Amino acid sequence: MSRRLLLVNGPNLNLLGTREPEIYGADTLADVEALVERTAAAFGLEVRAVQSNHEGSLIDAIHAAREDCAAIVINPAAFTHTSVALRDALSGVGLPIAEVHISNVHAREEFRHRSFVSDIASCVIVGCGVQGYEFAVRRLAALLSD
Ligand code: CA2
Repeated sequence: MSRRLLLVNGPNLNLLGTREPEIYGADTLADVEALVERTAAAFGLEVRAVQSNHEGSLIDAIHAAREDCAAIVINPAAFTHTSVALRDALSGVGLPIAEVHISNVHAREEFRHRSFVSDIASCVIVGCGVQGYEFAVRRLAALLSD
């Protein structure tokens, strides 16, 4: 079985650490990717990291994971609340999914309360800051070792 995780970050997360630190903190996307790689390495897992502002690119990366990844950590960002296409891609590859949101989406606007991903995810981590990505990797590593 593959020992690789796909890390997917959706639209605007390339701006992490540059704006809105009161909501998303000071860490950059590079910091998040390094955190995920470090955590995964402790469990003998590799990481392929993808960030895109384009729905189709995210879907292509998710489809490709079927070939050589064991699980997916995803922060779909705004597509969480809008994209049936992204949901269908995630559901179609059939891999365990950890959905991560840096902010507590339930304490924010109503439109952020609905997720098209949560009910097909193995776990959902919200409001833990970027540490949520670390929790996601730990949870998937545990699932993969069962
Ligand atoms: O809390 C999260 O992780 C979100 O997925 C972030 C999305 C938002 O649409 C979701 O409702 C919750 C937004 C990501 C935008 O990231 C930025 C980071 C810095 C500056 C501007 C945007």
